[in-house]
Amino acid sequence: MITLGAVIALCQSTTGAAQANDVPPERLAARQWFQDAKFGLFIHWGVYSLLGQGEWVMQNRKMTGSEYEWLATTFNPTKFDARAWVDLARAAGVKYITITSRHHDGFSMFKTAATPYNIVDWTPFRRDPLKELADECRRQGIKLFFYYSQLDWHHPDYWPRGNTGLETGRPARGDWNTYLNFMDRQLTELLTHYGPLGGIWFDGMWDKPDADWRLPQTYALIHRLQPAALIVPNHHKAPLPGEDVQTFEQDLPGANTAGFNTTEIGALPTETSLTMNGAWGFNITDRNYKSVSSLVSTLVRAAGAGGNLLLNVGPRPDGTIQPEFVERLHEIGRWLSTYGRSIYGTRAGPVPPRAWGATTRRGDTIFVHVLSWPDRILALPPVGAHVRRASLLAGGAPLAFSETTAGVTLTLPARRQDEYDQVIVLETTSGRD
Ligand code: JFZ
Repeated sequence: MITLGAVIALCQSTTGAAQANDVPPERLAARQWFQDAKFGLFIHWGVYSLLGQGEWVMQNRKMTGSEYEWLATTFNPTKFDARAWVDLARAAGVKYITITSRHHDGFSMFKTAATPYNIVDWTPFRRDPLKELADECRRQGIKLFFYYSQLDWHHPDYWPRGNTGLETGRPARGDWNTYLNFMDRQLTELLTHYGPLGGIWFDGMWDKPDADWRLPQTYALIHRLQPAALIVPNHHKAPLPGEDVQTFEQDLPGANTAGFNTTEIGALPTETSLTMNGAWGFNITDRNYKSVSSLVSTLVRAAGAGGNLLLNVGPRPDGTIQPEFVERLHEIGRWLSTYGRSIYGTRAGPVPPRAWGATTRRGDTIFVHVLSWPDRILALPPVGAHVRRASLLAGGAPLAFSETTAGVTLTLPARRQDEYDQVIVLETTSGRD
């Protein structure tokens, strides 16, 4: 018996028919939710935050496992307040949070029975911040995803080694299957102790590209435990079976300026992950913060390519988030409170991303995002439908336009200095009428 909802989900899905057949309706619905959400907050937080040199400090400073274990005994983020974080997320206008449950350092930021090397059993803090965050997210209607590193610089059974974690003093032996079982055990905990999750954001496979990661087994485990949980892999390759989202690290969908990504875009929803300065984990010397204008522009350009933006903060070791991040998130949230309807719930618009901006659409409404254009006249190629009305999103004032077989020409109002994005609403009549 196929429900109407399932039929609609199948029809609306951006995936190809072959994939839609394999993917159950609750996951197709979750993909739709994900595409509607458009904006998430990435949080990199762990023992590494103590040193203020980013989340790769163990590798970069050539720290041994025992040195890092000692460091971990001092982690005590007494000012951590899940409510403050989720309040900030809501003020920023994000719909989901993706937080590091375990990064490459191998330290679990949650209570786990699989190893004592976790925040509850190893540190004076003794609290499980992911549990507190999960409860608060549920209370405030924010979805929670767990980042989970497949690469581990601490676990003895991460063997044979990959390209990193070679100077941690671990003995040159180990059992790969024991390590994979350890990961599956932790993932089982994450998917059973924290309520319904948005999904799991995997990272680190690139450390051992030729290893057997036993992905089909792990992905099946996740989908059995939570059929609506999305699998978001950061392996920088075209999507593999069982995966739900294609990520682009520090790049827009299909771009590869950072040198990490494939330029091949599959049929799945996409997500751009982006740092607010140059670092993921707290970095005390990186003051190279992106402007709000640049961040809004990336959000708009990602949406114009049909994708989401996952914008990162690296909280401080005491559990607070530094003012430079807070201010920017608040300002983006203020922008979204006016312009959100041209972002949330949209899909890529009819005009592919351009140097001047991007287009998004919801149903018969097209949003033209003019990020940077010096002239009062803007010419678009044909938008695939007849334009009935053009107006400014902010304030609703009508705009003059003309339509020919060559496209649509808009007359823009003079631009305000402080405008990040001039958004024009085109109401169109679809081909059907
Ligand atoms: C990864 C992590 O290493 C990084 O710490 C952060 O969590 C980011 C979101 O994801 O970034 C990468 C991914 C791939 C490579 C390097 C860093 N790589 O292929 O060398």
